[in-house]
Amino acid sequence: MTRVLLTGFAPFDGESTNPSWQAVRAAADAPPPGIEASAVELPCIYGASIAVLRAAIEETRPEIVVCVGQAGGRPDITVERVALNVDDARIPDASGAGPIDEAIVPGGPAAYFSTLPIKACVEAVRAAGLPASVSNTAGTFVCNHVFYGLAHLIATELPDVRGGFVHVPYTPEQVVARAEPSLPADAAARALREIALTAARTRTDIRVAGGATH
Ligand code: PCA
Repeated sequence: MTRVLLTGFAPFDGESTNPSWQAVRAAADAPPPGIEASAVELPCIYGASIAVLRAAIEETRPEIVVCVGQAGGRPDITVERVALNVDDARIPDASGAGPIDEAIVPGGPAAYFSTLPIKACVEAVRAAGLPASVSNTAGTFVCNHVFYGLAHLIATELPDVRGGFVHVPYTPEQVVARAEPSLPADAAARALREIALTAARTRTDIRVAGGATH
């Protein structure tokens, strides 16, 4: 069995649901064979989100951590490549904080790469019939913050853990009154199961194109 910790986020930006938490909970309730999954909801708050993540890692001792967030407006499941050492809030977080150009870890590396096999994960989600791609930015809000916090924890304290970040689109329920792309939460949950399985099985990523020109 491979122990996998999945995290989602609480709703933010006026939404009443967050598809990341819906998908994570569903994926962890029915994990794929060989995977022992835990699900934890993180607050959409700078600082506190990393503290809750750290406590969840200490409690569940995962081998793989997949943090998940909502990326409203994106049309597909995006497996993030890189976490940046910067907080730059477009909107306040759930505590009202809105840092501008602040380092997440002062003196830390400018960026960390995901230690998940991102290309293999994208291929696995596509093979399951769901849209997916590599993303080269997780933004500069709380999702990137958690991704960087996770990557820093792995780099400095948890060398045996592998981890990364996945963004999921809005659900259809969230976009009934606006023209935005969406994906049902149960489809996002299926994608997360594929990603957990692929991460458990794949130590060395596959070499296929997944870049972008902008
Ligand atoms: N998405 C936000 C933060 C929480 C979430 O689900 C983000 O992309 O930063």
